[in-house]
Amino acid sequence: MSKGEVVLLDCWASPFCMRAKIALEEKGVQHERREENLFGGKSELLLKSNPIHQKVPVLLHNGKPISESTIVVGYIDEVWSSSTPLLPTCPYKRAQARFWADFIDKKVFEAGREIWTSEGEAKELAKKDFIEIMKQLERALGDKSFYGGDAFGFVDIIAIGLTSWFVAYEKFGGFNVEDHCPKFSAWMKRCMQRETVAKVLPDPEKIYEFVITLGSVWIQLFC
Ligand code: GS8
Repeated sequence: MSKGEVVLLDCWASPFCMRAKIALEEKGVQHERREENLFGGKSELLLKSNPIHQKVPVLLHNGKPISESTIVVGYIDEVWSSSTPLLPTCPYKRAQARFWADFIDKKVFEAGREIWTSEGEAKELAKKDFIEIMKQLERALGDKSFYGGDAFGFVDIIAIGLTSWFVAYEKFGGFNVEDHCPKFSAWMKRCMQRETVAKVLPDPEKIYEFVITLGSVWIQLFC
């Protein structure tokens, strides 16, 4: 449904941007996607729209910027409210959904990065930490099809983009998420069967190649 102009400042490989794109697809919102060059060539529009963090995604709705992917997904849910809600309507379930979104935000991407940026004993520890986080997420899913129950929703959107980086973590770490978390892996496959997710998520092999490139930038910046 049209509610004016929607522009997304994006980066194809960003799991945070994937959240915004899936939410827009879920709500059937027409939008323009503008790819940002995060390595030294950020647009003036990005710097002006998100001066505090200078990060993507930024959603520009009729020129007004909204930053931070979890906030963006919540905003899309509220503005395009006539489509199926992404967040549960029950206040307690909403609070639970926000708890898990916050847990995912604080844990998964950083734990994954530790795997591909470390070596030796530190890498082994990073793998152990990452698998433990995945197990916690698997326990939160339980026997449900999706995090909110039978329907794909908010927490699924927050989590699924991050999984496009898992092949990279697995290759760098020499392990397999499915061996440790079969139910979580089944959830990943269930989400991928959804058109909105399949359309947005990039090929994990391309992410792996991107992480290899990132690795050299990382080493230049931080070593
Ligand atoms: C994280 C966004 C982010 O890290 C959110 O939107 O949820 N908490 C934020 N964006 C990265 C790209 S993905 O790794 C980014 O824009 N980085 C640019 C920079 O750090 O300069």
